[in-house]
Amino acid sequence: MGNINDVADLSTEGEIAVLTLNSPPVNALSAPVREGIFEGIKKATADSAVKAIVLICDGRTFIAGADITEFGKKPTGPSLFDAQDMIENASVPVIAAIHGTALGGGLEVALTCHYRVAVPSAKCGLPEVNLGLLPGAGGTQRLPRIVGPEKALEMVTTGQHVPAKKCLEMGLVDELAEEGKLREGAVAFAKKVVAENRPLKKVREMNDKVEAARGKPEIFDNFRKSIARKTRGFLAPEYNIQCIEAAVNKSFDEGIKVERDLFTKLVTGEQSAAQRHVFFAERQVWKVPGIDKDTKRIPIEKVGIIGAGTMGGGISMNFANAGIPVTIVERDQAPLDKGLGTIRKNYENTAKKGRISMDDVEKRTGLIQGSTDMKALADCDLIIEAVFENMDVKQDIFRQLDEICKPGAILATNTSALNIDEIASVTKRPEAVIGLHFFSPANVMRLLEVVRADKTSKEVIATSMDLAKKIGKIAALVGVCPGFVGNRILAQRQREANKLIMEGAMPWDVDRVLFDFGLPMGPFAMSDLAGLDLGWRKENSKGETIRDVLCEMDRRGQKTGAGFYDYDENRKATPSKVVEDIIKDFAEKKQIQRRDISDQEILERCVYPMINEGFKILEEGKAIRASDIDIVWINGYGWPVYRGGPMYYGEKIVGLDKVLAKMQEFQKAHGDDFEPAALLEKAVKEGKSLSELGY
Ligand code: 3H9
Repeated sequence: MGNINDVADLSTEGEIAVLTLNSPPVNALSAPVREGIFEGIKKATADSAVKAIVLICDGRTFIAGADITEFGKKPTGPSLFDAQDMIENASVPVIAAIHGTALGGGLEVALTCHYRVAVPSAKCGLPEVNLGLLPGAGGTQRLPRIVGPEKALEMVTTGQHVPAKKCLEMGLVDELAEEGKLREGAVAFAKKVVAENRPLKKVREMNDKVEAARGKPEIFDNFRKSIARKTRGFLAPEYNIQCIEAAVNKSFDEGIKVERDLFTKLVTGEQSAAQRHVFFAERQVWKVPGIDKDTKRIPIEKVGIIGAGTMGGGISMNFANAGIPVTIVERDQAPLDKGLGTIRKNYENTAKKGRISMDDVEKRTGLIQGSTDMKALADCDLIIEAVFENMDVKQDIFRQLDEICKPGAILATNTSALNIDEIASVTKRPEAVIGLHFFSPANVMRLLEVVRADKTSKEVIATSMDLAKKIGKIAALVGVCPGFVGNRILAQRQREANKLIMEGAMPWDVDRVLFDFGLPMGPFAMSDLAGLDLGWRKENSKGETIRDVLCEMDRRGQKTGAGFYDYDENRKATPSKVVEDIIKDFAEKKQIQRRDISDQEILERCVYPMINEGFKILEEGKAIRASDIDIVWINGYGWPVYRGGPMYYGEKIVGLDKVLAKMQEFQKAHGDDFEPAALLEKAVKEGKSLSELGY
């Protein structure tokens, strides 16, 4: 039957037509793919010899969704609905043959097919929520008709990719085909459908499951409550729920109208634009200019960690989880035993929550060995130093590593503050030295800052990035500077937060504004959680800062029942009168005239200097691109995804001209902490976006 267009091909196997789509990388529903489906099904059904049609994809996956790059552009060719109608109303059964992932619009296409066959490794899902969207091609109306509203609610609000076997149990897939033999399996299934004269099953007409839930609003009330905390601030989860509610309470066609209306609101809104930016940023971040698939990688089969404290232990768990053996070295047996014990306890707790089995606990702890002898690191391919932040101590360790470690091994430091060039300089192999800055708790937090020092080799960088992916992290390559990218930006916010409470705000005002902005918690609640005495020493305290005073009073944070806030036995925080008085007293001593500070000012004073610092980081070449900074802040500090990251927020939501104008205004009023970055001034002056400027 031949080519339909560049991405669709129609062939036959006896009475069965096979429509094959091939649009790399993921067969997204671009205009040619939609046309291929529309014209392909039309042509197949026009042939009276065709008794059924198999819709299948070449390449790594079935259709992975709408083409996200087309959003916001003028659509051309047949719409997705035209293509779906062509399938659903076909005069012969259409069978979707699924491998890889049938996601979003891809699953929605499959749901208009009359039957679905998948290989066991395939997965199905409606992940639109992660792009700030909802399934806008009938998914919210068809899915609950097959799997029931409860399961549908879960799928559309989490975006989970459901394995084929589970899909089979839920009725989402009708039959599993043998792995690697999808085409044969689907054609055989199609023949069976024809031979048995099975009906043209239209999901839109299957009403039993939705009708059964009608008049039970508690299903939705309870569900809303169960996800409220996780989805705070996001629009899409709620809109998804409303669509499933419509599926239950309205006719199919009315439900589709609700879906269309809410989809349009989301797709044209600020949140989805930001979340789509993050989707692409998460993929860009892995791309390092000058490094490609031909860059040599160093095989990492064994990892050494120096330090069995919180950081060292957490880092070790990452590798054990990925099946890579780890040797932890501590100076003395007691802290080593303590560290190993904590790791076991952590795993056991995870097992208690049902997330891993006891078998996994044994397997993973079995991969972690302890030693008090640095020589145990001799055969490691990568060694990560995770001791406390002291240059002399670290340099001493690196001198030893240089002696002990085999040639070609990567020598990494987990420092969050020290100059890695200085650490590298004590070795005879500075090209092997790199920073791997994990965030605490290291076994949980997704972010890894990979810090390239002056002499770090491409191979070491490429290997580190690959390894990060292997252990489930999202890695951003950054350069050496105080605080690297994440903490350098954090320092801006911290400084302003501290100034604001002197000038008139209270810690709980600052925290509330940042919490409402979408951050998990404000700086003062954060300090209380981490412990105010982190890095504080009584003998050095001069009572010069609020923190000094609070620590001296033993108000050291949640652990002592009081810090910036007072805590009850359930660790519930309330603003503290004591702290309020201390702050006022302090301001008076420093002759600071306190004033009313608006929420708006708090937000701008905290956030704009962060954006400005991002510009400085870019102009100094300490991050490759602006979106990498967004990735760092989203994954390391809980910046709300629906605000796209600080750089996106500054550029696309606030506007760079406004950020600059405020920085200039603040500079006049409060001094050079607010000095605008040259690159920010340039962008505004030239009216150019960061991407136009090459960032
Ligand atoms: C939707 O369907 C809306 C409808 O309900 C309503 C319509 C009316 N479009 O992730 P990878 C690119 S919304 C365009 O590295 P993997 C990606 O940018 C959509 N491009 O591969 C990357 O490009 P590059 C709902 C896309 O194997 C390349 O493909 N669907 C799209 O690790 C490889 O991607 C989703 O949300 C797309 N839809 O993972 C699914 N998807 O190489 C989104 C990917 O230039 N996609 N690209 O950097 C995914 O989750 C993963 O890509 C997938 C493959 C699991 C499929």
